Amino acid sequence: MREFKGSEIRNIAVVGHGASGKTSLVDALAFVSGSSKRHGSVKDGTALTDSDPKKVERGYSINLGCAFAEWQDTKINLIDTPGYLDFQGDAFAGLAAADGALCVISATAGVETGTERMFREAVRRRDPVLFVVSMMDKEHADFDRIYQQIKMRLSSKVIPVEVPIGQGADFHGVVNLFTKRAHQFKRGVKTGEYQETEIPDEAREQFDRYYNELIESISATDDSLLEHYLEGGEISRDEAIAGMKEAMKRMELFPLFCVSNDLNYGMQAVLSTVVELMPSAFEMEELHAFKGAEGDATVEIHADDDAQCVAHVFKTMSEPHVGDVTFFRLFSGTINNGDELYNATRAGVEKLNHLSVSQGRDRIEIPRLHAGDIGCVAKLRNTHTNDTLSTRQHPVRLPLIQFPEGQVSMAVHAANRADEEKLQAGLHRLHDEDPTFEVHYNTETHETLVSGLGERHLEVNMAKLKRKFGVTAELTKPKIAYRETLKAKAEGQGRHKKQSGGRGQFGDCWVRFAPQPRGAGYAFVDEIVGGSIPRQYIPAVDKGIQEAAVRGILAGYPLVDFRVELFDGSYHTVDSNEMSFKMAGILAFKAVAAKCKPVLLEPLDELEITTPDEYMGDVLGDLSSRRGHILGTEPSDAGTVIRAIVPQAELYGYGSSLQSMTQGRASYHHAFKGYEEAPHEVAQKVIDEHAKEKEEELVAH
Ligand SMILES: Nc1nc2c(ncn2[C@@H]2O[C@H](COP(=O)(O)OP(=O)(O)OP(=O)(O)O)[C@@H](O)[C@H]2O)c(=O)[nH]1
Ligand SMILES: [Mg+2]
Repeated sequence: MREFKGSEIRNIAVVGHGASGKTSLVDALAFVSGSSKRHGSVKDGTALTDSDPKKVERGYSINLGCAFAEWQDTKINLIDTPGYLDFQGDAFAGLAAADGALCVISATAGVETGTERMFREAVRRRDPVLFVVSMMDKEHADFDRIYQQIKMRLSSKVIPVEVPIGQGADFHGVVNLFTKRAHQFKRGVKTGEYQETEIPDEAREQFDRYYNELIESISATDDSLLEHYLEGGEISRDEAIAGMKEAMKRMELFPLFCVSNDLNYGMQAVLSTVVELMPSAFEMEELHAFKGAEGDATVEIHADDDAQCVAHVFKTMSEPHVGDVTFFRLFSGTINNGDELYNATRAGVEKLNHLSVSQGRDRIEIPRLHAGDIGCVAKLRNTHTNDTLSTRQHPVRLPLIQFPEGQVSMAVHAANRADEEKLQAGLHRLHDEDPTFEVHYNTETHETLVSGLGERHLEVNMAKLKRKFGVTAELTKPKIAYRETLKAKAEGQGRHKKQSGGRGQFGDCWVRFAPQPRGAGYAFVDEIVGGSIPRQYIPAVDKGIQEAAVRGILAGYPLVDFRVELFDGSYHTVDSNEMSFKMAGILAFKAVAAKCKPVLLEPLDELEITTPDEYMGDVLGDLSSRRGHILGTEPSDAGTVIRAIVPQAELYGYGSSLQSMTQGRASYHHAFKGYEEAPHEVAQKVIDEHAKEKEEELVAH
């Protein structure tokens, strides 16, 4: 293939709801353009960007895939992204690498949750969006209805630039509103061949309606066009296209197309429009990259072949027989095959052997990649998703892609204890590949927790863990890090005395315990006067009490927020030692803490839930059934934001149930808030469980 400069490149992310036809569209566009030699199909696992046989079983994409279509002397890079909510991280990565988006909507299913999310994300990033209604050949396909839905649910600024000729089984062509010509496809031929004709009668009425709407919409975005139009002047195709391109950049117009991916109908118009209306890689706004390996001093990055190299890794993926493959967008500079680049994030040099572009699973080696293009290489040593590759002379880091936040969290254990180390290493590698899969260690419950965008996301990662690292892991409900505290004051004694041949042990202390405010922690006050306990043994008492406090008094959880006054004691000149006073401290804790009305504290999270208004009632009802305390609600772009405090013990499975309650349209963010006394029934259950466990342990020994 020939070399392409940034002005001849379009970087387009293909986004939308699950099963809307994104992968099929990418395959059809590449095929009709001639860049891909065969028309693949999702159903038999031959689609360009979906060749993983596992995908065929599963029925949905879990990774992004890159392909390209050469059209009108332009290389259109197409980044196919997963639509399924659980794998939306890759859709965010795809958008970050692109300058515009094709938002695919099925002609039968219409606007769905994933459509809404990805459209909003593209607009938030200020990427021009082109809507493509796919599956026009399917029974019940209805172009007008989808148009109205987009208008209602996504944006009033959507505007058809073509209308279908026939729909469903009768779909056989499209009329372009700009050229006023029809493409009538040859029935039964799957190569996308068509005959260009006048507008047929059957599409006339729809054409007239939409044509006026189109010209009015375009005029409305530009004063001089509007004046011209109001004076009754005709707006030429070139004027309309130029006006439209500017309006698209300002998010003021979103053109709408209709296609059949199965039949390859309508691809030419989409390709030509992408070339004409989408910004080239050279039109990107300059980026601000951070200089060096640390700090926040920035430097501007321009799409320029002669500038220093700056490439952003938007995806790393391991592929069978190839190993780790790194996909990157070259934002500035030129890369030659075999060049060495520098990873400032990880302070390592990487050699880019076999520099390639990807056409689905095929890699095409190229001698050189120009600023603005998307490339890939295999077998880098230590470079991961979200890293920046630059040069040793000018190391920079690009701003990180903001990935969606984890919604589901589980504890993870190696099925075989000996695999624990391999498990940890594997989990961290998976996170490097996919930043939406996160790993934490809870120091209080001693559990490793993984979080992701949904249950299926976690399951897919467990399968990868097994395949790539040979570790079988189990996901379980995370333990709750309860704590204990005291509600009353009391005093008492801890006396340790042991006489067993030889030298004995003797330690004796008197202490007062008192509650401290929440979060104040532990305090130890030495009030010994007159040497009833010698100086050197006092820290041992403190140590003993602290050690015992970690194991609690009610249910084995650490006891916190209390104050200890050591006010008296006694000792033995021969038998006393540090060990004996530590034991005395432990005994004092057990005796006194039990008298101070110990209670169980439970951890609480603060939640911020964003939900469409129609689900408000359900979401609030569910929160109250989870012992949630509502702090307030406020309107937002995507509906209503609810803030609430909910005990962690009630949050297991919350992400999944929120998704099913709201058809996947709500999302939430949670953060640890603090501890509060658990209600009596809740505490009693935890205490009983602990007692039962202890009993079982005793029996086992
Ligand atoms: N009849 C018809 N079927 C289509 C068309 N486009 C896609 N399909 C079918 O719809 C199903 C989903 O298509 P995909 O291309 O996998 O959809 P996707 O958007 O990539 O799905 P995810 O990657 O899972 O989000 C497959 O069975 C396709 O064969 C079309 O234009 N016409
Ligand atoms: Mg797909």
